[in-house]
Amino acid sequence: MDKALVIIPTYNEKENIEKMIIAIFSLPALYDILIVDDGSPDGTATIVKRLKTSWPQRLFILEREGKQGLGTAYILGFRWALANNYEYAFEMDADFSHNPADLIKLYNACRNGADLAIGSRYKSGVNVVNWPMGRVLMSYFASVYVRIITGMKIYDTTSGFKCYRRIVLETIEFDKIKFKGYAFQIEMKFTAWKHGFRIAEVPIIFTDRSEGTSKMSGGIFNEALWGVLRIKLRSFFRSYKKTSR
Ligand SMILES: Nc1nc2c(ncn2[C@@H]2O[C@H](COP(=O)(O)OP(=O)(O)OP(=O)(O)O)[C@@H](O)[C@H]2O)c(=O)[nH]1
Ligand SMILES: [Mg+2]
Repeated sequence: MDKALVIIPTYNEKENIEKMIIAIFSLPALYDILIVDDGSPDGTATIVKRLKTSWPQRLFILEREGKQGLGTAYILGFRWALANNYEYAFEMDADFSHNPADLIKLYNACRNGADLAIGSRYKSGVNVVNWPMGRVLMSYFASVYVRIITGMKIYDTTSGFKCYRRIVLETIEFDKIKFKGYAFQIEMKFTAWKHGFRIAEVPIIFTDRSEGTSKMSGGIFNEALWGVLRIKLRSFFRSYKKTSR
């Protein structure tokens, strides 16, 4: 049986993390969990380490000092997944915006031929619950904007709920991934797409967090707005250099 790992970056998720770990371990499929905690002042890591005594072979934690952003937390997790022989690695939030039951849909999409499966809010209409209308519109049009600029045929370009096959993570050069917030999610999809990997979008329902506090900031949003132009230009110049050699 191929091993699968759910990677969850956390920063101050004490209200959610225990429930989330138990929900994933209650699924009728065997997924291991790796938490990447950035020294959460609320003690999230202590909760994880206590739970680890119940699942010593299936629950893992990497701790960093101070909040260093989602992108680098995931890259650390991806490297760990590769070093520990996982065939599948998921990205998932701790705050129940992503329904743990949907992990199975993403997993099946990868087992049925996709190299990267994306949990998509916008594949069939707009499936977002409890977000204020302004945020829904911003996120939806951000996705349209990214689709137009990059040319990727993906509806939910900023989604952070995904399943990667190992080959995708082995191929992407992590040192070249520059962004940390929403733009990190776009950059990872864009890089996988440029390499010609098969991408499947699986419709999911996204629910706003009901516990804990948001880490979304204007800075992260601006990074995505300008970052996507930089991602596209960089890729353009890289292929230009190749063809003019
Ligand atoms: N390790 C680590 N995790 C982070 C960091 N920033 C956010 N996270 C985690 O990444 C996931 C997504 O962050 P959220 O705060 O839910 O961001 P969001 O979904 O854009 O915004 P809200 O749902 O409104 O809070 C959550 O599990 C966070 O705890 C960080 O700097 N380091
Ligand atoms: Mg969230």
